[in-house]
Amino acid sequence: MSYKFFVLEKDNNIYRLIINAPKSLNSLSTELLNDFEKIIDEISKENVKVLIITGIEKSFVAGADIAEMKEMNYQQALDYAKLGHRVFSKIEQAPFITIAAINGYALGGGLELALACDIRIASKRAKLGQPEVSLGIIPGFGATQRLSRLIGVSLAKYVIFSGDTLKAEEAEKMGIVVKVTEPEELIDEAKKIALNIISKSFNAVIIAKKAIEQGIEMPKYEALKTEEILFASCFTHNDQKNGMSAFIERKKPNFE
Ligand code: DAK
Repeated sequence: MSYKFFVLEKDNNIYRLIINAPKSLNSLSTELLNDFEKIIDEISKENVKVLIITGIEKSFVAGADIAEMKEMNYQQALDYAKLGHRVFSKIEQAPFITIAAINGYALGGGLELALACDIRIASKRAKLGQPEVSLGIIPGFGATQRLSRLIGVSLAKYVIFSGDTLKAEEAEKMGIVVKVTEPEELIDEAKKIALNIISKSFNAVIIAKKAIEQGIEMPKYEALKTEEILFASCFTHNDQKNGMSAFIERKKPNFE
């Protein structure tokens, strides 16, 4: 299937989704977000294990679409925020691992998209930030919640209140991205991370994702109870027997 704003490349169970709306530096119009949701819905039914999300040229995503937002009233802004939240929550809860390979500008909604992914890496050319307060608004696609959970309230307040643009290395120091690469090595690095993940028990990786995502929303001792149940559930899957037998027999595990 072909999409107006996206190119989807499939390499066995590692997919790469390239956001391709160059006229507005990949800004997140309603039309683009609707397409994004359809793609996530479709590929969630396929045998994808890792989805790498990246942009084009100098932009990952330059934010929500300012031209579209400019004339919005309260109700339209609410609907727009709900659409963004729905799409990004689907990405966050996807039954596969998502890697944001941030090639350039990741501003406003662009950084919020990356925050909804499981792992973020960035090119040395990337520029990240939440500039919404310069436009008279606050982040509306999740940053007030996801950024503060990721890097702590103090740093998140600094990033959001200042509206400053961060270099990739600064974002790495704050813990927003886990790795910074040369621009031409970004996708290879993302694939390397993806290959490493899929060499492990995918059942275990997805259960770990579930434990982290569900647990972060709960009080600690409730979350630890959830971990107990999810941990025990690993013992109902062949990967646990395979992984542990392989360790004892000093062989390579043969995961399902
Ligand atoms: N929206 C719409 N168009 C954009 C855009 C954006 N976010 N970013 C860039 N463009 C368009 C430019 O208008 C220009 O279009 P033309 O003039 O060629 O028609 C084209 O892309 C190229 O941009 P520039 O000429 O500006 O390119 P430069 O290399 O000079 O600068 C830049 C690149 C990324 C530094 C600059 O374009 C820029 O500052 N862009 C805006 C970045 C930004 O402020 N992003 C945050 C957007 S606010 C909410 C929901 C969501 C949100 C908030 C609330 N609710 C519903 C409550 C989220 C908000 C945001 O994300």
